[in-house]
Amino acid sequence: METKVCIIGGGPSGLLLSQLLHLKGIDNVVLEKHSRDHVLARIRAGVLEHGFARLMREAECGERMDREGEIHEGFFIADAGRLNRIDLQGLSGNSVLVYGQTELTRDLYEARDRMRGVVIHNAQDVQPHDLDTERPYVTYRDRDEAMRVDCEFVIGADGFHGVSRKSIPKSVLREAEKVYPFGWLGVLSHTRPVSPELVYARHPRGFALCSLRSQTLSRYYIQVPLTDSVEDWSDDAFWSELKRRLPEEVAARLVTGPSIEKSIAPLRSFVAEPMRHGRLFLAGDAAHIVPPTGARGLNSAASDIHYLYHAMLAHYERGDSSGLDGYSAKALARVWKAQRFSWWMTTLLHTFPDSPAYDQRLQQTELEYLLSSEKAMGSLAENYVGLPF
Ligand code: RFL
Ligand code: PHB
Repeated sequence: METKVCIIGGGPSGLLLSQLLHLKGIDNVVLEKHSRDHVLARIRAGVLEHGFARLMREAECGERMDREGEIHEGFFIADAGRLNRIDLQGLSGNSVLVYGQTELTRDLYEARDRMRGVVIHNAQDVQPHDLDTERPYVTYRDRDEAMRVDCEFVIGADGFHGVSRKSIPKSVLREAEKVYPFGWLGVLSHTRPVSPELVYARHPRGFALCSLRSQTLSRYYIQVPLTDSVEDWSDDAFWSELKRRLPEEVAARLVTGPSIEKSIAPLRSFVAEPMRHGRLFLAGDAAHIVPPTGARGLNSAASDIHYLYHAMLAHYERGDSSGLDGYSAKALARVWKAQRFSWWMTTLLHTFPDSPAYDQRLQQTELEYLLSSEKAMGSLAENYVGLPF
């Protein structure tokens, strides 16, 4: 098979780029390791910045998102039994959109189907080759058949565990990582959300987050030790631990019900540099991940896709490759700001095991300062709604 751009990974990053390029007549193929059902069963992001929503509209995939997504003009930080509202709209002049990654990915798949885009599922042993030549290619297995895609560019949009980043020589790739000593246990349930706006709760027993997908679908998280597994947490144990970490007035309103999904995600910060090697370009989680606390992960993927899409357009429409040459530096400048913000918010709100008394008092003081200063809250709001790209 021959194409211009071979995209490895059919998650939101890969599908969005595929759709944007196709609309401009740039031929591309997406190779996804798993089935569509598998990809759509993953419960991940819930909060989108408007920059992401703008790209979805540009990709002609924004209709359902605009109809069903909820605009949130603020959220709460709970501490010491009290709720403190962060007025995103008042502080930053902007808001966020609550629309689940699952739905957004579904919309992208449907758009790819409508346009007869080529998305190959269950592509096994995907492997890019000859990335530092003019004619790279990608091989994979379709059941027992060996397949090959010849292309001009390879996009690594295959997430943190993908193959693309690993195909950059170790002598070139620099990796920076921070692993946190806890994870998030997440539960999805068909219940009315406890609060119309998100609640981020700091508590000595550990962090908790009340989020939602709609007014009938709730998403909750609690901080758990890395040694815990999902089997350690019955639904009852989860609900009672969540209640203990929320202010009384919130806990009293909590509607519980059977979980329809339950999973544990370890928290990690990671950046790989550079994001380009020869004709391979990394995008999204393949190049960088953040702990979910600041809701930045998918939103950081959006700016990568925006830069990459415009760089590809300039290359194919005007023969101008400066965007491709500058991609890595430009993307990383914003990525690192999202890293800083996610690390800051994680450090502010979680309980760190064996944290010295000094660090605990500093954390308390940081939060008191934040909630007492319009300027500090303005900085939080500016980052949460998404820095410009
Ligand atoms: P994905 O979604 O991991 O997709 C990569 C795709 O590549 C496939 N793949 C391969 N395909 C072919 N060959 C291979 N060798 C392959 N290896 C892997 C995979 O099957 C997959 O389909 O990466 P992408 O597209 O870059 O998207 C990134 C987002 O998924 C991620 O950043 C967000 O989910 C992070 N995140 C959040 N981000 C936000 O902006 N706002 C949020 O509110 C938010 N909440 C979250 C989150 C992530 C979470 N977890 C579970 C880590 C909440 C949680 C709990
Ligand atoms: C979610 O709804 O899954 C969610 C929301 C906000 C976050 C992280 C996850 O910061």
